Amino acid sequence: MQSPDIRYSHLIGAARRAHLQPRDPDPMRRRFIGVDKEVPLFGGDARTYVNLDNAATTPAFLEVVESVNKFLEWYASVHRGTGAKAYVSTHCYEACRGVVRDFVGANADHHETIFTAGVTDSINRLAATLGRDGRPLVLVSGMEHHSNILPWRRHARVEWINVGDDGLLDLNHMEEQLRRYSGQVRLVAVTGASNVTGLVPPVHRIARMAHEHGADVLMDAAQLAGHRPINMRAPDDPERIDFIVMSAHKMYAPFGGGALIGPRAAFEGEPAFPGGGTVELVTPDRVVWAEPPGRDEPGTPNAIGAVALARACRLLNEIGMPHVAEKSEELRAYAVAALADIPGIRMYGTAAPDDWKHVGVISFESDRMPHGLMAAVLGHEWGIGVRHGCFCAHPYLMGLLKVDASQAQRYVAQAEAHDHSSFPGLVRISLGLYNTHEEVDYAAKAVRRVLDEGPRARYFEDRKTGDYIPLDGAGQLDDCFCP
Ligand code: ALA
Repeated sequence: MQSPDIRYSHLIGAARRAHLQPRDPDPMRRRFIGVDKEVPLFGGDARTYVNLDNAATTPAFLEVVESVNKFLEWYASVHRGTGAKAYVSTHCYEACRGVVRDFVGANADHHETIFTAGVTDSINRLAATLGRDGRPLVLVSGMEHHSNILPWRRHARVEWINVGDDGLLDLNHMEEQLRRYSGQVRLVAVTGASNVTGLVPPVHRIARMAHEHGADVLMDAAQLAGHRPINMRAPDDPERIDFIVMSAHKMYAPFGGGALIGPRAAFEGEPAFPGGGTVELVTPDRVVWAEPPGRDEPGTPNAIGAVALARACRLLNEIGMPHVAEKSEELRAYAVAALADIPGIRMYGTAAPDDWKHVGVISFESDRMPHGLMAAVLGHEWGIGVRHGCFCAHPYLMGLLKVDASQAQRYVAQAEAHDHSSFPGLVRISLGLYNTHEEVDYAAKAVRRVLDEGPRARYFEDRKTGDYIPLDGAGQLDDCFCP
């Protein structure tokens, strides 16, 4: 079998030769880096890349990169130096905290904003923090991606909130679970927006229900923060959100940053991850912990990540989050309508009650072609980037696809043998602020043609990954972007 590394080598060689050809006058589009990059297609042509994989990661705002570059001239040790640059870096890092806090409507007197490496890191830290004195009971929504499941399994007792056939969280079941465990539930963990269906649950209603039973609420804003306004609300509001986590790389600021925001009191005990910067004093047998948030930021802070995240928050606010949300909804509706026109396409989670919303994420399948092959053909033959598979949300996906227990058991055995061939899954397109109607039209045309005419290249399925790889695309590895 070919090494997976050489499967894109035909792309890499041609991409190096291709040059950037700015073509879109859209002022919004010009604010992002690399969105007009030419990529080679199977067969020798090239075209402007269409990135419809924003739920995985977004391109950078140009202004974020400019801010990072400016800051790099002053970059030095944060909280650990006495030189001018160390002061500037420390001041800037702390100022970023306030920007991020304001972006989600947190309260300076009540909340801590802890910089992290993103949502996965944030939830692991929160789970370890809440779980340090025993295993609390956590209700986890059935719509979550793995980052909002696995940390809870490690540090808490998990009970699920069911999902209906329509992909919506079953709020009646949530109420039942809250009653069944009333007074015992420490936290309800729920997504702000699904990375599979784009569904946005009514989080403030959920928060009210949770608070009536003495539970806090964590909203995972990985997919939400780049699409819709967030407001944690006042600490005494019955519909407040208690904890929020977010990832900068899904907010046009891919520099390794993220945040965990929650009530200061929750972080006042022993830190879950001790290390440099988390202490006031260490003796051979004693330790005096630092005040939050420092006690929860072990090691040298990622000041670059904080600057990038804060700048992205400011830029999104300048554009106006209501406008961002409107655009996200409009483009999503446009894409749903375009895909709905294609015979044999089945989309998931597209309908929702009035108090639910959507962000620009659409997952679909067709009986006429495996999801992995569809994604490969769109990439190699049409220059469109999508994601396929289970999107790191296996329980939700398998529920949507009605994978029964015995089938699931067979997939477990297959996974244990590192064989992902013929795994269930969907194709996902996910939209960003810079995507256009033309790109959606082009993607819909591509999907239709791929289904009608089949692939032009020959592909094989890599059993290890479940990805389809063009048989004729192999080349030499020496032509690589790596520095
Ligand atoms: N959660 C990310 C995605 O949906 C990685 O692609």
